[in-house]
Amino acid sequence: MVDLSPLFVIRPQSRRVAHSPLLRKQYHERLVLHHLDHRDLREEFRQEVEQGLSASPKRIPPKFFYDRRGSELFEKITKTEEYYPTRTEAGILAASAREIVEAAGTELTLIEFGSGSSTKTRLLLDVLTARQEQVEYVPIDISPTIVQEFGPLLLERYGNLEIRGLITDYHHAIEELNAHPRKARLFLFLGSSLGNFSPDEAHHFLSEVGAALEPQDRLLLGVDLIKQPEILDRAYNDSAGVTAAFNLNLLTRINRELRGHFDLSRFRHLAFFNKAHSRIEMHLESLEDQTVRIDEFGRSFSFARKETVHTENSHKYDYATLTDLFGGAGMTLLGRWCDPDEWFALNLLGPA
Ligand code: AVI
Repeated sequence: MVDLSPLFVIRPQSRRVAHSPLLRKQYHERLVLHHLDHRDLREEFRQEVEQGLSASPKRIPPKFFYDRRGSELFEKITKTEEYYPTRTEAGILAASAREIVEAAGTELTLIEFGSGSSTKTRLLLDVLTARQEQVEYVPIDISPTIVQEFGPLLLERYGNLEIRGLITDYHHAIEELNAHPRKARLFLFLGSSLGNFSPDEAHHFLSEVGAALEPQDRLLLGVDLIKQPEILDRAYNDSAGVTAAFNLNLLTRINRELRGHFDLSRFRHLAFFNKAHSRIEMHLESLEDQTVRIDEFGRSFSFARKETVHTENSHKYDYATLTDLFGGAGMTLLGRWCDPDEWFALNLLGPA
């Protein structure tokens, strides 16, 4: 019998996900969310927007893209013709999931940083659930919405799956998981989300995960590789304007949540490859000299024509940089799977 005792202590503020009566009857024991409430997300948004718009150059971190509308728009981006990373990574998984899972070990618990819509995770779950009597899946997300939405679909698909979501940030999730080590774990960090970290943040994150890995644990890390700048530029400037809407939605969010007065028609989406830093940069560029009031702060912010708010970096890697990054974080590369064009790489890492 496989031990399905929780990976971590259920804190008093943990609560079960509410579903329709039918789903509750069927699923409530198999889908549990642990809310590790330690921060006030609204206050964080407030503080970081005020600091970021007061700084020079202006900036707002990309983690704030993902309100409900932002998450929907991101899903749409992944389906545009130009945005290749999602479908390329899914293609690698479709071709090699079995081999990857076999290389990762036996009797695995699956732990995913950033649960997304779990589309790619399903390719791994197909293999794991066919091979193990029971599978435990631990999605980690700062928002419960995606897990609540997609969790029931996963449970319906896999009768031997248990989902124990951790609603918190990566740092606190690692702390929590560290406190309760147990059987072999396969950590997933897919979608090249590592690329949205600065090089220092990437080093810090991988070092934290590296330190948490027991000898039999593994990390499967998806990274987007350097390629022709035109391909990169196109991926972040799709012809249907979905990425532009995603970027501009940040201003809509400020208007709604912080009582801002941004006129979206006076800003434009800007995305380009910065070769020196090997990253796509996304900005919101002011089309004219203007002043925008944000009631929540009781003040206004000035924007010169062509001044930008830097909203995202998406780093693209080469193998040499990855080797240094993994080594510096105390991890060893055990396997790598790529698409035929080597646009994207899935790296299987273990502790050094
Ligand atoms: C989530 N992340 C890996 C995406 C990326 O490609 O950096 C976010 C994104 N931004 C614009 N398009 C997609």
